[in-house]
Amino acid sequence: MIKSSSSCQELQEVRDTFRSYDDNRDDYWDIKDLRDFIYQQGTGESAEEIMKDADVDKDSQISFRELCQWYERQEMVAAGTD
Ligand SMILES: [Ca+2]
Ligand SMILES: [Ca+2]
Repeated sequence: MIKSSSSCQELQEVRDTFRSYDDNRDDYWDIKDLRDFIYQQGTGESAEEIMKDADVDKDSQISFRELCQWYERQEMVAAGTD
């Protein structure tokens, strides 16, 4: 049984996505990395808004763990609106 808090971290796909946008390979997304990701997603969302939403510890960078938590919230939203 996978705990919901760790399920995203088990996903190789999410890991690969995180790595592929992490330009300087420091295991954090800064606002520029996030902007590239959003651009590719084509959702039209603002990087600043998502940074505010996803950056739990307020260090102005998104760690893989923070991305996972944000991603899981998005999945829940998506599931609820289908
Ligand atoms: Ca980085
Ligand atoms: Ca952070």
